[in-house]
Amino acid sequence: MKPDLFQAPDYYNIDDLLTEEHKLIRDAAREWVKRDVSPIIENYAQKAEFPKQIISGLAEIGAFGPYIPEEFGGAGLDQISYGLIMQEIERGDSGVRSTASVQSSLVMYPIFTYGNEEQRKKYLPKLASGEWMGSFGLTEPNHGSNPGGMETNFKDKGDHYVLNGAKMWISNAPFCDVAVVWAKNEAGRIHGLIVERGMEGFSTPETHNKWSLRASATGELIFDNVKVPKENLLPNKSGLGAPLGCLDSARYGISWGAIGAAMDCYDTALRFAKEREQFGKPIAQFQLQQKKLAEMITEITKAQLLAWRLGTLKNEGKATSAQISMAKRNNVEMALKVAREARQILGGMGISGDYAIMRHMMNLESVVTYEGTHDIHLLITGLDITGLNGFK
Ligand code: TGC
Ligand code: FAD
Repeated sequence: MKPDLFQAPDYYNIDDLLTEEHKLIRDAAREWVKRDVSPIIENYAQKAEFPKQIISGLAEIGAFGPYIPEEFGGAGLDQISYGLIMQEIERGDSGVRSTASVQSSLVMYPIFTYGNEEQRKKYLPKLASGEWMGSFGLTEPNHGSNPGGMETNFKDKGDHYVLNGAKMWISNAPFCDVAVVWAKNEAGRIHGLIVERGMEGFSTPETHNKWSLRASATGELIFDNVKVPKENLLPNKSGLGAPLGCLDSARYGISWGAIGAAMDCYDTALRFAKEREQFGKPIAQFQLQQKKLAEMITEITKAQLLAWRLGTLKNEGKATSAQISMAKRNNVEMALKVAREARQILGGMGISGDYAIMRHMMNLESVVTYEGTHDIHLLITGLDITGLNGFK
């Protein structure tokens, strides 16, 4: 892979909207990605392996629980800081951002928000430091967009629960120490349970043959009569709204993360177009290439403004789930389009692992599907503006 020469575009002076603290946090994450992620990530993507050695670095830049209070090991930051960290990590690779998103928003968030004090004290500091890694089990073989239909279930056996079922497409599953698992009780009510590696009957086989998110480990969570202690049930919220509340936080992070992937593709394509000559001129001088580059920076800038505004609403506790859906959907689609156009600007070099573009493009094919597909987020907006449910 070529040296990382990334220079972040900021066409509308978004930096002026950030505090000094935001910029320090963003720059620390940016430097870390340049130093510890960019030089190795292509090789790990080619090998289809998650680079476990970066876990401590992710913890150091505050990527595990950025907005979780410091007393539980989190960084105690605001939502804009969280977004900026996700942007920088995904600038490096969506799979690395996935690992951080799952740890923060899908594991630490539910334990912090729906857990009791003992659960917070037991799990959060170790998750924040990366000593323990987590996964989040919602999707099942027969229930993806419609998680309310889940079949995974647990039964009350007096002093413990017995959990049965299977989850698939689970990020971090192959190496997770703990899993936040969503399952129905005998009454059909959805609850969150914390399942720990080593519990008898719990296994996490890896999913192979992925063309996307190859540097992220994906797997199944299989529960075969797993005895789960009663103290591992998250007591403070039940129903489908509980896992969906976690998704709000992760989807928000993705709306920033996608900007990072798009920025990297744009920056690479712009530099390449100015250096590559055909017909005696830099290809950046041809109007067709300028159209691509001009449209890319326009769309990146619009996405930055959307994410920043959403972050300010989130800081004020006013962001709605539907607003988050709109930003996730728009910004991921934007990043995919930017990646596809950037790939073309590089011509044949666009498919080479010497540049990050094709890896970003393939990664984004997962990002546009997970955390709610592109279609599902459109239907959420449709329902919000019409009051009519287009899902069912
Ligand atoms: P519906 O009847 O609409 O809602 C059920 C209950 O949930 C509440 N609710 C929400 N609460 C918080 N946040 C949200 N975003 C919420 N959306 C809905 C709702 O108010 C209701 O509460 P209550 O108290 O009335 O019961 O549910 P539905 O069954 O009709 O489904 C709606 C739908 C389709 C929008 C939803 O199920 C959905 O979002 N589907 C997409 C599934 C999804 O996103 N899965 C993601 C799995 S995790 C993942 O992909 C991680 S990838 C991580 C990585 O690697 O980065
Ligand atoms: P389906 O729900 O079967 O959808 C198939 C198609 O039908 C889609 O195009 C969809 O938009 C469309 N569709 C579905 N319903 C409707 C409707 N009502 N109207 C119109 N169109 C519809 N899940 C987790 O729980 N935890 C994880 O950590 C996790 N990580 C993932 C990592 C990767 C790499 C991937 C690829 C997925 C991951 N997922 C995870 C699962 C992900 O959230 C699901 O793949 C996603 O929610 C879609 O579910 P599905 O794949 O079953 O597709």
